[in-house]
Amino acid sequence: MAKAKKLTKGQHRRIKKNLAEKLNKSKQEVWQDSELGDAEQGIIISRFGQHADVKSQAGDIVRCNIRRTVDSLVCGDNVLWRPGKETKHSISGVIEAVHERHSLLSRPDVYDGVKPIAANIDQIFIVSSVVPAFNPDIIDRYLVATELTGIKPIIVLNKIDLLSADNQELIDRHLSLYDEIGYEVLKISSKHQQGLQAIEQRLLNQTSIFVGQSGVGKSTLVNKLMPELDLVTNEVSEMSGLGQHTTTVARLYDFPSGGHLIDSPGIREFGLWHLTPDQVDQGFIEFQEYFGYCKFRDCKHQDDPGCALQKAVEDGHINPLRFASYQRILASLGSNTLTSRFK
Ligand SMILES: Nc1nc2c(ncn2[C@@H]2O[C@H](COP(=O)(O)OP(=O)(O)OP(=O)(O)O)[C@@H](O)[C@H]2O)c(=O)[nH]1
Ligand SMILES: [Mg+2]
Ligand SMILES: [Zn+2]
Repeated sequence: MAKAKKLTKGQHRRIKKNLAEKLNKSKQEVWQDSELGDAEQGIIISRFGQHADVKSQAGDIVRCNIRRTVDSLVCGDNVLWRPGKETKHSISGVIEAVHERHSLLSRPDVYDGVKPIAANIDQIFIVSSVVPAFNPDIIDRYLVATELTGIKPIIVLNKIDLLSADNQELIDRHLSLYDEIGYEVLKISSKHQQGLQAIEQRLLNQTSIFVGQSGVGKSTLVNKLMPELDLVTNEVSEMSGLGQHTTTVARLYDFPSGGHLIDSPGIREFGLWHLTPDQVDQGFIEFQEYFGYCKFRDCKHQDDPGCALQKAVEDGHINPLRFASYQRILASLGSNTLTSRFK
């Protein structure tokens, strides 16, 4: 084995000096009470690591440091913050505290555990599209998340201009199924400005978020609704048929006629490993009347004899597509080795 190289005295000195400089710099960035103005209310526009952009009551966007005592902060949070009397290293204030949230959308992340995405949301537009391929599994997973958080879901199919004989039947079958269960489904084409009025009406005076796979057209839709924003969008890759993860951070915008709209980064998949089977059960609203009627109390709703859910599928009360999706989610709970981290 190679012997660790001994550092020279000069190298030691330089390392010490660099460290001291770093410490000094971080000390400088700690704001003294006298350097800050009075506390005021604000809303988080975007969070970037140790910083966040706050919208002040006067309507300015101010980049702030976050006090160590603030342990969770996301787009949509209502905060108390204090403006700095001057700007230091492009930071102009400090976020002191976060108000209680009335809702929180989160998802598990392989590296960070369960990660909050946005707070105080009233409704989630689950955006799907024709290209990248329509993915009902992701819609079902978002529906579970919305049922558990109490946030209203609205399912959007974008890019209806790309519907063809090949894809229309499968997509229609799924969308009419959501409609039958009682979810609102909107079919639009951002490109041809079709169906956008229905979206506009629902955005009014609400805090809404656009979620879904990368490339379904979330930012394009925001641009059509608020052309002055001119957000960056990107082609779906011809090679993979997938989006290119163009939007990288969730960001809140004021909707001109009232309300807030959050554009969020596209996802590849929506993991639900952090949930218990009972929580997944709650996410399938049309199954509720059958739970509790299986022959065995510990019924896994698979090949178990006397399963009330299986019977409901056979009798045509539960759609087999949704039942298959439910079983895939249940199976995925046990298969993730990181599950224990989220308990
Ligand atoms: N044909 C068609 N293309 C659309 C429509 N809406 C969006 N697109 C295209 O879809 C591609 C992806 O759009 P984006 O708005 O970047 O998608 P996104 O959902 O924001 O993607 P991420 O930021 O990666 O999550 C772009 O090339 C858009 O021009 C539509 O209604 N019809
Ligand atoms: Mg985007
Ligand atoms: Zn059962």
